[in-house]
Order: sequence, then C-alpha cells, then structure tokens
Amino acid sequence: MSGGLYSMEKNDFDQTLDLKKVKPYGDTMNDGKTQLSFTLPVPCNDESIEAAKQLMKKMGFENPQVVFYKELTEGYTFFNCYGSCTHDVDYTAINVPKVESTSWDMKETDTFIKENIGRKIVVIGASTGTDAHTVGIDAIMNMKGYAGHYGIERYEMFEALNMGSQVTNEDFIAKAIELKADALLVSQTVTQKDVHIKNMIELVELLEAEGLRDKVILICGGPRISHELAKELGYDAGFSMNSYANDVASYVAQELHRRLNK
Ligand code: B12
Repeated sequence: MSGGLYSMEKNDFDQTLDLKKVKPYGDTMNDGKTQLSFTLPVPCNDESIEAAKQLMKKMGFENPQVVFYKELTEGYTFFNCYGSCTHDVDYTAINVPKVESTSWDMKETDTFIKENIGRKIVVIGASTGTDAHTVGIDAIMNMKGYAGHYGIERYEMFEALNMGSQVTNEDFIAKAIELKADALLVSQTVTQKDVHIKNMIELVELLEAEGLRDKVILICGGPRISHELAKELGYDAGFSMNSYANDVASYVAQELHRRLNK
C-alpha cells in the first residue's frame, strides 16, 4: 500500500526517550498530552470556558481544550481539560529520600523479632488532632489487613493498640507512657491549610518535653506524607500511599534491633 494515511510507518512517530527531558506521554513519545481538572469560582458560561483555556496556556499547555464542564453550584464551574505540556523534567537528577529497610512478610518479621529482640514490640497508632480519617491507620493496624496485607494486630510478635481517630496528642502520649510503647504510628490525612504540619510538630514538641522523643520510634503516614517531610518534622520515618503493614512492621523491627544494638 502506498500514499495516504496508510503509508505512515511506525518510525514516523517521535520515539526518542530522553530521560533528561521527560514529559507526559499521551499517544506518542514527547507529545506532552495531559489531562487536568479544576474548579473556577465563576459562573458556568462561555467566558468561564475561555478563562479555563487562558489559564491552561499560562500553566504551560499548548492547544488547551475544555472537554467537560459543569456548574457545581451557583458561581462555581468544574472543568476537565486536555493540553500539551511544554515543560519537561530531568529524571536523572531526581533523588527521593526513602525509608531504609527491607520489607519482609509477616512470618519473616515475626521470626526476626523472636530471634533478635526476644519480646513483643509494643506499637500504638492513631489518627491524631482533628483528623477523623480512620481508614489509613486501620489499613496498617487492623487484624483483617488491607489489600491482602495483614495488619500489625495480626502479628504474633507485636502488641498493637489502634486508638482510632481525633486522638489528641496529649492522650496519645499518655497511652504511649502507660503501655511503654516502642513505636508510635501517627496517621494524617487532612492537609488543608497545613493542619497536619502544625499537629505533627506539636506531637514532637510534647514528646521532647516529656523526655520521650528518643525513646520511641516515631512514624507518620498518610496520602500526602513523604519520608522527606517526616524527617524534616522530626519523625524517624514517613510512609505514603501504597505502603502496607508489612513495610511498617519490618521497618519497626529492624530499627528497634538497630537501636538496641547501638
Ligand atoms: C473516606 C473519606 C472521608 C470519611 C472518613 C471516614 C473514616 N472513617 O475514615 C469522612 C466522610 C468522615 C471524611 C471527612 C472529611 N474529609 Co475526607 N475523604 C475520604 C476519602 C474519600 C477516602 C480516604 C480513605 O479512606 N482512603 C483510603 C486509605 C486506605 O488510604 P490512605 O489514608 O492514603 O492510607 C494509606 C497510606 O496513606 C498509608 N497511611 C495512612 N495513614 C498511615 C499511618 C501510618 C502510621 C502509616 C505507616 C501509613 C499510613 O497507608 C495506607 C494504606 O496504604 C478521601 C478522598 C480519597 N479518595 O482519597 C477524602 C479526603 C481525604 N477528605 C478530605 C476532606 C477535605 C475531608 C473533610 C475536611 C471534609 C469536610 N469539609 O468536612 C472531612 C474531615 C473531617 C476531619 N475532621 O478529619 C480531602 C482532604 C484534602 C486535603 N488534602 O486535606 C480528601 C482528599 C477529599 C478531597 N479530594 O477533597 N472523609
């Protein structure tokens, strides 16, 4: 077949992957095609569609298209848009701090604790401050587990207490003292107006005031938590999305072992 649409060879497309200049992939390499959605606090009309497109251009998108829009409530319009991103990132220069431990399964961790620590590790967890989200901390702690990973309550060599949500930092610390906790697991989901930062810093300050900070392994987790942020705020480790009980249990066992053998 020759000429027309069918003559286009596979190699006519850009296939160059330059890791120093990575951009979004839609149909073909380097086309930059991106989908994004946002809400503008203006009425749903032709002017707001134009405003959305102009905003996309300012964000660095070529050929902006509004493919869906809907009034959310009077004076607010939601947009779904497509455009080609003109920016790129140097993937080779990226360095993401990560929790340094080996993830074992439940049996491996229990065996390690039995052989190397010789007693149960006491862990308490909570969603602290005003945060009412329980699903994250439950995923890590509940007996039933989450996504095929049993929670820490299931482990033979952990004594685990899940205090639930909206636990004040003071109550959390009081329980840690009462149970002589080895590790504290803090869950933070709501990050609006940086409420999680304030709350997480307050916990560290209260622990320091009680002379407890160095005596516990302090861990935080949540969808917008990173290990880097955790370290910055004075925590030992931070876990985000796609982390499971076995990652946390392995880290606690290995870190406690390291501390006991210092
Ligand atoms: C369910 C839900 C609720 C439920 C919570 C019920 C409950 N019992 O938990 C209810 C309806 C109560 C609720 C209320 C609110 N919510 Co809400 N909620 C959600 C929703 C839909 C799902 C969250 C969830 O359960 N995820 C599933 C779990 C398994 O994921 P995860 O938390 O990320 O946990 C994993 C990791 O992060 C990690 N992890 C989590 N915690 C920990 C802790 C440790 C120690 C470790 C190691 C790991 C770890 O491990 C888990 C497994 O991998 C999200 C939107 C979404 N789709 O994510 C909004 C969302 C979290 N909610 C939000 C908001 C704003 C609120 C409200 C403020 C709304 C309002 N204006 O009233 C209130 C807050 C109330 C309060 N005081 O906290 C926003 C948060 C935005 C932000 N960045 O701050 C979200 C993102 C929705 C949105 N897009 O706006 N919410």
